[in-house]
Amino acid sequence: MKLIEPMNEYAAEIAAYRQEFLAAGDSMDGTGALRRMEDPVAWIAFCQRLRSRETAPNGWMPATQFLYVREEDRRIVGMIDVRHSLNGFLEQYGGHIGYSVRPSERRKGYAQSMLREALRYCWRDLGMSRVLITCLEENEASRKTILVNGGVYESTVFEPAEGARIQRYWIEKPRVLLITGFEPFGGQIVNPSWESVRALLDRIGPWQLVKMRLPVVFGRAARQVIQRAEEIKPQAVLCVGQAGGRSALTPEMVGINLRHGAQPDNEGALLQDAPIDPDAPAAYFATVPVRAMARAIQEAGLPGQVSYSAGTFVCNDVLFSLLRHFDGKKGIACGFVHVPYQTGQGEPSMPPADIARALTAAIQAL
Ligand code: PCA
Repeated sequence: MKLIEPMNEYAAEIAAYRQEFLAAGDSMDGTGALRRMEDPVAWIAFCQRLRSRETAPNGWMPATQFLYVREEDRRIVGMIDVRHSLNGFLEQYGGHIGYSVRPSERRKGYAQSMLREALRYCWRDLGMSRVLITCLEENEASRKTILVNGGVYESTVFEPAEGARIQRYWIEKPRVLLITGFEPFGGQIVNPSWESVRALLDRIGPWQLVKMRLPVVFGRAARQVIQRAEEIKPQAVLCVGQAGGRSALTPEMVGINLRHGAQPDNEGALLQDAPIDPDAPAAYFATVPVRAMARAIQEAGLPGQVSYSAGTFVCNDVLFSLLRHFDGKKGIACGFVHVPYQTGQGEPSMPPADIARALTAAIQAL
């Protein structure tokens, strides 16, 4: 599947697309002036004029028109129209993006993937940071398409010309969160940190999650997460670890410059009161909103509490190393959350689904 801008070789397909809507008596959303223009070649030329403010006709906002084409048979399954900015009508009722899927290609998930691609175009090519998308109150399919793509409901307005109730949704440019969990250690066969991180949705509010599993090894875990963060340049890094014995999820306030294990790490290193970096300060404060995260967990009805010690084992090693590396750099917020045992590991414990729900709440507070 791909989005392409209209070109003359698709003229016959465009005419067929239009015909199918006229026959079905369906509204041809996301096609600009196609309903009124019988000649597809004229419509293609019109779309080209709309591409920039200088050439757009009076009363039209600059916009990019796309055809959503299935490559195997070069069939147009949908159309989507991205307005670069809003005028009074669009600001209220129309929004930045309009789209349609032809009646014979519906219920195949095309609207969702088409919108996802168009949003990428908004973020990457147009440099937009948020878009307004609207749908008729009764259009369940369109609402789902918007929600799956991260839409947040704002309000419902009445459009007098059509006598329609229209829902307004905003979609924010995704921000990348690198989130990690650990492999099992200390004779356990699971680590609830990785189990819960891996169960999280890939998209939470404005955050696009990139997940990673870390080894319980001094130095190596920290190097791996720092290297990945340097590659993908996330806006935040949140590491999650198991703290057997705790009964709440605990966002950590501070990472300290110390390695000490009552037990060896997963490669057998047993470190005793060794500094992580003899030249670095004694400690760094986490740069995520620790207290707001704990509060968000509580407000979700789950146990959350600020912690002032991430211990001295591999979790603290990772937190301290991340904070030292990204100290004040490029707005990358770094933090750590310890989680209790999951059911079956020992007590106190929480069901893994609750741990994931609590992490979701914490992420929403980032
Ligand atoms: N917890 C350990 C290391 C890995 C994990 O999940 C810790 O608290 O340091």
